Amino acid sequence: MPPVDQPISLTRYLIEEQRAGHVSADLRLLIEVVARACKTISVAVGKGALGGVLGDAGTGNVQGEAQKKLDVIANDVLLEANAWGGHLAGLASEEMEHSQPIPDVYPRGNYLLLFDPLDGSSNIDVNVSVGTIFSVLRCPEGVTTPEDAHFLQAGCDQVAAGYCVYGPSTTLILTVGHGVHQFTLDREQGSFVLTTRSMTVPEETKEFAINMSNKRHWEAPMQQYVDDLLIGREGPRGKDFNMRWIASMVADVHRILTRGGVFIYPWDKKDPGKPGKLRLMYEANPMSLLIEQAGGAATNGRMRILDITPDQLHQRVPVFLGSKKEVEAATRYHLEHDALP
Ligand code: P6P
Repeated sequence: MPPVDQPISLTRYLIEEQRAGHVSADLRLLIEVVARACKTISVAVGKGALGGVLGDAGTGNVQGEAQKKLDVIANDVLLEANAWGGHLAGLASEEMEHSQPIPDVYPRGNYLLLFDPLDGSSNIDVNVSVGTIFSVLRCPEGVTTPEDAHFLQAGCDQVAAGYCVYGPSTTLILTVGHGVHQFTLDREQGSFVLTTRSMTVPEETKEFAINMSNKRHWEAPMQQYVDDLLIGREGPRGKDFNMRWIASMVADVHRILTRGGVFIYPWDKKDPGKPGKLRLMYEANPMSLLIEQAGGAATNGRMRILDITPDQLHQRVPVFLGSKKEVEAATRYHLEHDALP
């Protein structure tokens, strides 16, 4: 181990993980490529109005959402950065209807990369933190030209997951299955430096994150659970709660990884055809792996998110994640409701 005062770069951390047998050389290089792309995105986001990158792109994505200029820029940066490295077989993005195999002109590797290039982009124009979320899966044995179906693997099969928050500082949060670690971008050196090893989520919390304006659309156990939070110490929960909602998943999850809490985006009847707002493959799964690796829990209100077998690339899922005891409490409300005669 280096002397305490010697900073450990992301590169050095990944080399140590490779020596420990936790990552392959290809996975190490893939994560370095994603980190470099996040640095480029951070520069673009940081320019704000001076970079001419605010506002709508005038296009829509497969989700039916208006794309921000930075959504498109971030997506293009990740596509370009990952095309030529030789570590990936294919990639999938919130911004693209279908996955893409790596172009034939480049060598293909053994991994699949999925990402939300700029989560929370509705916050860009009001200068609130946004971020990139990514998930890495193995390309199935013998598959040289991956298609959408090859990406449909359960979240417990992820070999790496992380996000980069573009906030007051730019921080990369990463797991390769051996804890969760935080790397802060040293803008002068242009490198990510290990600033927090082994992040952990406190088991208990007094803070919940949810968009309360949807309350009338939730199912009964969800309404009861939040009512009991709001009653506070006089009610069945026996303690008072505080609320936060940034409406940028990466920022809300980062707060929870840093000090605990529970993040909830439940099913609501606004659009019964959608079982939630957040996407399983490149939002819920990577965030759930990070939270579980940090000692927290993540369910869809009834089962562990990482155990869900996906059937669509862009499928949505209700999300309850964060402090283990609080996620268990919220899930219990749903399971006890389902058990009623
Ligand atoms: P609402 C951002 O659009 C996002 O996908 C997540 O980052 C965030 O947690 C959620 O949607 C916010 O949704 O309905 O509160 O705007």
